Amino acid sequence: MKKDIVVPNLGGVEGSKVIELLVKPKQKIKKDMPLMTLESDKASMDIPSPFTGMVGDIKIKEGDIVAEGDVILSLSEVEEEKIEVIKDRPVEKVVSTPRSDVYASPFVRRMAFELGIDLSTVKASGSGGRVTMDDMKSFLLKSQLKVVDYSQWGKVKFEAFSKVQSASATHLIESWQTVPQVTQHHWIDITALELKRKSLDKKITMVAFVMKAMADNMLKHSAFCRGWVNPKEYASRNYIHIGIAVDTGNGLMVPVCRDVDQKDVFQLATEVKILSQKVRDGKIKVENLKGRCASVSSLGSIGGGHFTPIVSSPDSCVIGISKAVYQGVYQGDKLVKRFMLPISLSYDHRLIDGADAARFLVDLEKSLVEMPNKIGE
Ligand code: CAO
Repeated sequence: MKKDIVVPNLGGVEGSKVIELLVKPKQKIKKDMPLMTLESDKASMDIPSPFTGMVGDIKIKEGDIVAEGDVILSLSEVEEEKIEVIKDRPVEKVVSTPRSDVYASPFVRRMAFELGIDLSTVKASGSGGRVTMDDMKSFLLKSQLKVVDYSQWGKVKFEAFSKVQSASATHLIESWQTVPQVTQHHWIDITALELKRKSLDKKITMVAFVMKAMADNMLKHSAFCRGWVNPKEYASRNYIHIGIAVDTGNGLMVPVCRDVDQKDVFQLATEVKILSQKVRDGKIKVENLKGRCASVSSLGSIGGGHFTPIVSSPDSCVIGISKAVYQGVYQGDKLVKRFMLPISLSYDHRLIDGADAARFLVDLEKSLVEMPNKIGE
């Protein structure tokens, strides 16, 4: 069974240029695999195959201008049950994305995103500096060659990451490669805050206090509400949603607490408890994992000193909280015993300058030191 595959309705676009052919003759393809990338004035788009089969003659070449109804290629060994009238295929199968700095088809972009590859690091050989599928393949081949052969030093077993771990690895690679970040560390005297905390009827953990102080100071230091857009502009966010890094036992997840500036520490402590329980039970809704401006990551219940949390898009910053310890601190000439909290602030240096970050940390310290007098006000 043979079938001609034609250009579908392009949603009002009349002539589009073929910028990349993504299949070759005799290649076996599956339904919905992209056949080629077209480019119009506004966007580039992938045209997916409506059938599963084997590619026969390809009737077009890169650089051609095509329109609805033009034959792209003939497909042989078309699977019976998949046959449809392709003339009337709906347009929604066309996948399009807006252009950005690196020139590549939506398919190549999606592939790079899913594999956590920064497209600007892939050597481009396409016309006008476009990253093609072949460029991606040779990039992947080269990176595979760099994979360590662990078995040369002893027995190894390969094990799969959990879904959560895989997803966060991809996101962390992307954030690490794209966000230029700096971390500043500080010690904050929480002696009075710890006394107050212990005197309260309701259990409140340090995370809630830090979230409150963070939100108040994000309001004061507006650079911390910025979201990266491009080198010419940023988004000024008029809301303060803070993500909470939660160790689920199956990977790290970051549920989002909304409008933190409008809640008191009691409400925040309750939300931290509910959200962390939900992610651990796998009951969190997708919308509760989105929209954060900044995050907190607390290792305080475990131990260890300062660490450098990674700023993960779309955050402007992340605060790492470590275990508070008693230390000898000079107050004037007197050495006194104080309960000291190690805090680490990592921030996106494109949005926030080092001096702003230092001012933010000094004000955060002031907020936490003054907080015992404000609780219950
Ligand atoms: N210093 C000293 N003790 C601390 C502390 C700190 N900074 N923070 C918490 N503790 C103590 C509390 O006092 C509490 O003890 P009590 O019951 O005696 O009061 C206990 O630890 C509570 O710990 P918790 O983990 O149940 O609660 P939490 O609010 O501190 O943290 C949550 C909640 C969800 C942030 C935490 O459970 C979690 O998952 N942390 C892991 C985050 C992570 O993995 N980050 C990745 C780091 S790399 O980016």
